[in-house]
Amino acid sequence: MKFSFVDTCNPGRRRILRDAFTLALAASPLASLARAASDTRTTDTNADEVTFAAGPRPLVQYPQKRPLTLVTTRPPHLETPFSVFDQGPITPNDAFFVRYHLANFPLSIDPDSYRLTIKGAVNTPLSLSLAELKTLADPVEMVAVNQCSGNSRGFFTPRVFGAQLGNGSMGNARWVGVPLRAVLDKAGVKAGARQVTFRGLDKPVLASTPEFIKALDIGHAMDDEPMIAWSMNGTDLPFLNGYPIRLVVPGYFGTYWVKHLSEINVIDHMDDGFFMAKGYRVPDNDCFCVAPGTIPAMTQPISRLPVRSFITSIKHGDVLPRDQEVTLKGIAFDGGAGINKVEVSIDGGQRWREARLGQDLGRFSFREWTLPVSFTHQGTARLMVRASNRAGESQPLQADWNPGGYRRHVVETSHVTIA
Ligand SMILES: Nc1nc2c(c(=O)[nH]1)N[C@H]1C(S)=C(S)[C@@H](COP(=O)(O)O)O[C@H]1N2
Ligand SMILES: [Mo]
Repeated sequence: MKFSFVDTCNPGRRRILRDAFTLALAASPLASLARAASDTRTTDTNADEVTFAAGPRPLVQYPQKRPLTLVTTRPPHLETPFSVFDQGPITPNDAFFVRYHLANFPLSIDPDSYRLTIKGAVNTPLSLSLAELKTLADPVEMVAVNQCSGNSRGFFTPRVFGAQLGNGSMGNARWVGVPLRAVLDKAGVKAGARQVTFRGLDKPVLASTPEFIKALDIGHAMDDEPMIAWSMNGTDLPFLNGYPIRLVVPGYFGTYWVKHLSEINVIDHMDDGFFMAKGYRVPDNDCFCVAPGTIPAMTQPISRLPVRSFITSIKHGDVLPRDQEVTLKGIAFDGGAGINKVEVSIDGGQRWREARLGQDLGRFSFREWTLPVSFTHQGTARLMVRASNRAGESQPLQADWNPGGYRRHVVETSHVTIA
């Protein structure tokens, strides 16, 4: 059985190409013509979507996906429309965001001939078929949040380089796979190993572009948390989310969750490739931050997710009734200590009330929360949400800053009108 992104999904592919074409035309005098011709293309006019300086972002349809918010076309970078996060703590596969770095990503994968290579500082290099991988150890199951380091980057002030992302480059799914440790144990890690590197099937278009390789310290790689997953929410991984296997690193930013995982290399030194040594680094201090506009003296690879929380049931600009109960609802998550408290303010941060936490799906999962409130005054109101975790960490009221626009975790504020 082959899975081909092109063959099975021709209409979607055509639509991608058409959208790419439309985008290329957007700045030209032909733009209005292109827009008129593009009948089925939907423009994201939901007020819950952020509009950055470049204007509203279109929704585009890719294979196996519902319409998602376009960030870039080649390679595809698509965000989950924010309203999805109000529909339950698990992000459906067809709504899950997509991010690639390299334009030469696979379009067709044959699971029968797929091999995962384990090499480097091991006693027995391996080349595992998917069937061998799946029977290597008892499968483990975990609900965990995959969040891009640059999620919400578009809100950084001063503005930073990189894709101007809204809040939709995150998702929560139930993953099934084998612990990474099982594979490393089978190969037998040699003494002196320091890191393990991971590579997928996607490749750079130009020889000068660095390959997408990520590394974990050997202790982390062997600690039973990272897993090699083949199932997402009870079914195969969607192609664009890493079919047939991806690394899942619970509590760590998405950059480590290598898709179409094809090669694991145990090394006796620290990986010095671009995506560890240059990209995805944060200031090397307690807040991982620097004064806005300045450059950190020392950096370190980005790692765990900070505490975050969102109100999902309302959006900026909503009009809410006065003297009537409204149940606010949202999500909170962190890097694995587990959320233990969510507080909400409806008066711009003067008074806070504790929300009721929803079902606990595990310490790496989104945790839903609800709080019934009622507004007594007409006019504008600022709604804020702040979560804390079992390690005593919470969220700052002032956004901190770093040059990469990574790990935004400020208390978010929604402006609404009470009528
Ligand atoms: N092979 C491969 N894996 C990758 C990437 C990539 O470019 N290539 N990007 C990483 C980054 S930065 C993120 S945020 C996540 C996104 O996962 P998703 O596309 O399944 O949402 O994939 C990670 N794994
Ligand atoms: Mo990312």
